[in-house]
Amino acid sequence: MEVAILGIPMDLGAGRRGVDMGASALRNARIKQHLQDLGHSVTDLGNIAVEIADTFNVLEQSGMVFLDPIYDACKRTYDTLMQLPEGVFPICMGGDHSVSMGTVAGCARGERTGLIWVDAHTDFNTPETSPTGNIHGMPVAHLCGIGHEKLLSIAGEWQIRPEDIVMIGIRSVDIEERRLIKEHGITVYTMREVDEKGISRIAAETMKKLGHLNRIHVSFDADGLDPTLAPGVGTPVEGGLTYREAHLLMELFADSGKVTSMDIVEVNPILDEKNRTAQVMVEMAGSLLGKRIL
Ligand code: 5AB
Ligand code: MN
Ligand code: MN
Ligand code: MN
Repeated sequence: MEVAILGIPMDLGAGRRGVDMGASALRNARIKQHLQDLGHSVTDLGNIAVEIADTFNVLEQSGMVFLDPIYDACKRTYDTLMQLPEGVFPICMGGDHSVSMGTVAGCARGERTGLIWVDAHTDFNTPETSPTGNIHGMPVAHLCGIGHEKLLSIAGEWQIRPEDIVMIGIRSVDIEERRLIKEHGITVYTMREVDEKGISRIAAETMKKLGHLNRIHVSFDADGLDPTLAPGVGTPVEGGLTYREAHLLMELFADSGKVTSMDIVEVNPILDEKNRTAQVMVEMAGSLLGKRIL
């Protein structure tokens, strides 16, 4: 397969600094070589230009922190991905999760697309409901067309349908966010469902729901994993996916042959232990792209 990796070194959407170095950490963990060893042809497209937090005085706009520079970076990300030739598998390396407003839309290329959101959080706040104003807690709402008009304009008219979203690994949802998730009928597998059903059944149900679509994007927030496995994240929550669960999930998605693009986001090397979190996320990408033991 033709794979293109793209860095979006953005920490403007998160409450803690350092996640802008996530893309560097993934390159340091040899993401390109790892995927090449699996037989893929990999091109590194370099990084999207992103403003630096310290250069701004006015931080807050309309209940959001760093609205304008986040819009700019997402728009550039969207435009870059839209220019990729058809059939290339993009891997978008954050950066905080606000980058996904550009990556998911850019990978969708104007078509109806399924979205698998692997995360501890549902990221469905709007500027009105957000307890923090941090935009990395708002990308899914905006992808569904709910939120601030500036961020909604990144992808023009394109939106994701709420019924085309599946979230897995969830264990932290804000009160108002919970109402929105229910109101929009988002399919959510919390850690309780992971424990009760097992990950293989969840993967099968996900593909049953989304498998009819031509495009499926996997957006993988490193904090979906258990913090003992992935300590390099800004918003860790106890009780996450184990190494084995997460690998099996990626392997089963790979078997489906339906996934067309991926994000690896929220890796924060400042908070990490010797780049472990980046390393495990590189392995997750390998499993999603067909790595097999035998
Ligand atoms: B992440 C919180 N819900 O909105 C908020 O890491 C946390 O991309 C969001 O999943 C975490 O600020 C965003 C409290
Ligand atoms: Mn997230
Ligand atoms: Mn998260
Ligand atoms: Mn996170």
